[in-house]
Amino acid sequence: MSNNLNAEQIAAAAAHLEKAELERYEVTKLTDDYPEMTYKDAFDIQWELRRRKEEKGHKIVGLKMGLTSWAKMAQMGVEHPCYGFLCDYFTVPDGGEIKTDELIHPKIEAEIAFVTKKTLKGPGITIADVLAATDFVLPAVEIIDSRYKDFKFDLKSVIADNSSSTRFITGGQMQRVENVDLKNFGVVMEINGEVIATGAGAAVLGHPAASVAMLANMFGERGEEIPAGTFIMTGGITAAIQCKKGDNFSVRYQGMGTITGRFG
Ligand code: 0L1
Ligand code: MG
Repeated sequence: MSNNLNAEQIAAAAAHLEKAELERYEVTKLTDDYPEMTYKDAFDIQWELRRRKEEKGHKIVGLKMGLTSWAKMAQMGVEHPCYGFLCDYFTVPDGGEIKTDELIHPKIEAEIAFVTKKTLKGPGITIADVLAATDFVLPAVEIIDSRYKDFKFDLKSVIADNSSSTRFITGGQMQRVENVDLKNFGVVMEINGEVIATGAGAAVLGHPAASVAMLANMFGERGEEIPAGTFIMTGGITAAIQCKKGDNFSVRYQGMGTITGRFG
């Protein structure tokens, strides 16, 4: 993988996307500004965003995979999953309020998260490696919020934008990985008391552990590893559902409890 953008352009692109995030406005997709941008440039912009957060004193509290279902890739017009980082200020307590005014056009996704107990270093990481390296799994709801106008982007642009990461909730009951049928467990999402979306674990690349394996292998391409103790959200089991101020949601995870929240 090689770069077409220089260090100043990468820094400027990261600053541009972070400003849009913090000041809550939409921008056009980054490849409109930098048509020559490569995948390496896109990941470099995301890692520069991460560096900026840490420089400001924020802690990176986890990682996420995105676009991990074939239906979602087709819906968004992209051809491969992507990853992002999770910052300390992205966390919302279970049952808590998401401050809609801090966001642009949020959507929610039901996910399952893994917490690792061993280092995962690609290439060559498999589902079996991931299961052996997992401490426990637990329910999560991700709130995504693309900085791009009308959620319209291509894969390079969304990678640069930290894969639309913005907020997340964990809750319900953690479970040992051997106690969950990760392909078949069901999820029911209700908004304002109405069932809006349902799904099963296999929506995530056929098996949610495959998503963690792909993350480790993508990190491996950059010479990075996933340390033991990392919290990883594996991608949407349900479709991403647009929410607005005043919406209440509840997501039930078979055998793992419920996560609730509201947009205030
Ligand atoms: O977490 C996700 O699956 C979202 C990744 C980025 C794509 C989007 O904003 O829909
Ligand atoms: Mg997601």
